[in-house]
Amino acid sequence: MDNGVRKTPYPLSTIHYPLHFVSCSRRNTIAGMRSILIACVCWVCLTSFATAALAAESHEVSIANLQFKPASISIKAGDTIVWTNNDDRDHTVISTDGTFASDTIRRGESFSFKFDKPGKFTYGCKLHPRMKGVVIVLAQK
Ligand SMILES: [Cu+2]
Repeated sequence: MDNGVRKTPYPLSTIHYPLHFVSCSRRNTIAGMRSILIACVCWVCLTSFATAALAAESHEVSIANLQFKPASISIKAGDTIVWTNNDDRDHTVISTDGTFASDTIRRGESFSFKFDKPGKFTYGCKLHPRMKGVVIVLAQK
């Protein structure tokens, strides 16, 4: 008698359920591995960002009495220097090779520059040619 319902030779539970179970558990394993991988990547990213953020420093150079103080400073790549004009006249901070150049820094104002690359950067004030300074940027370990 055919009433439109196809009969399978086996009960559905014996053949489909185990297959479904296998594919499901394999998918779970892959998903689990993927989430572990993502967690690892996140951890590496976060710790390296945190390390970089902790390692990067800011250094002050004061401009006073027509001098940069200190006139010579050593920093690490990634560090920033903040020049603050504590003098009673305008100054500028302009590197010899054009890596950085401030506008006029008025009394009480600051200019900052982040040094990403190692090197030796001599600089001066274009308003007072005798004012000279140097920044030595060491490679980040
Ligand atoms: Cu000056």
